[in-house]
Amino acid sequence: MENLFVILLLSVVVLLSALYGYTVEQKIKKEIKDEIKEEGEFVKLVNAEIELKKEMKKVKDELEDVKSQLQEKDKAYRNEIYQIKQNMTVLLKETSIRYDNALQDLKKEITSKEKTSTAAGALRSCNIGWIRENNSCYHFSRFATNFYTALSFCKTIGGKLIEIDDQSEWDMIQRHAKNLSFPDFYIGVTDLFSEGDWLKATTLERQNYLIWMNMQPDNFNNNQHCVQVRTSQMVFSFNDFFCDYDRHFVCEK
Ligand SMILES: [Ca+2]
Ligand SMILES: [Ca+2]
Repeated sequence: MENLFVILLLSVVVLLSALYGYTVEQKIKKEIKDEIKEEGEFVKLVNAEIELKKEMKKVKDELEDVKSQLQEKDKAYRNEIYQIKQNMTVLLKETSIRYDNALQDLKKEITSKEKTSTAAGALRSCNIGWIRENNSCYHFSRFATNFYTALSFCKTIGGKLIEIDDQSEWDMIQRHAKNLSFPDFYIGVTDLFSEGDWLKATTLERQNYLIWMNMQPDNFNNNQHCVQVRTSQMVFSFNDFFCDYDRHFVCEK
């Protein structure tokens, strides 16, 4: 009886030991599993960080690209502006010389009585350098220049760049231009403000009297906003033209 009890007790001990052993084994297995899982997560995180770094480098490289492109553009613009400035300086210098020469030439025509006054002053009087017609005076320029300087010159001598208003004025201008064998010349009409809207350059009123050449106005190169009268053909007519070429011009007052 006593033996049986010992055997039973031992069996219980063995059974408990086995159960304990199994539990411990399961626990270790689970811990290992968890560890592997954790490691997997860690690897994923590391990979994600590597990817992120790669992306950041890509973005940084792209930004560097954009930056260098902008720098290139900036440099190009600066060069362009510098070039324009240079051209403007040369243009202004040339224009100023022509301007002075023209005034000097006119000065020579001034009578002895008016010799003391300036050429511009004499021109303002509408006696010298002007052709008088029907209560108006017309000055046919002695030099060629761009449209803007022509506007300014006419203003300097007390008039404005001619705005041909009707058939009789147009006939008269043609007559004098033919007598003078006058070359192509600017008149005070422009669509600089709005493409195709032809305005008088001084008053900015609408110019209704327009004697266009065949196929004109064509706004050639999208850059023809000033009107010149073509005299090279038998029939005089208007052509929309570039504003920055050197052409003769006619002032009126
Ligand atoms: Ca135009
Ligand atoms: Ca044209």
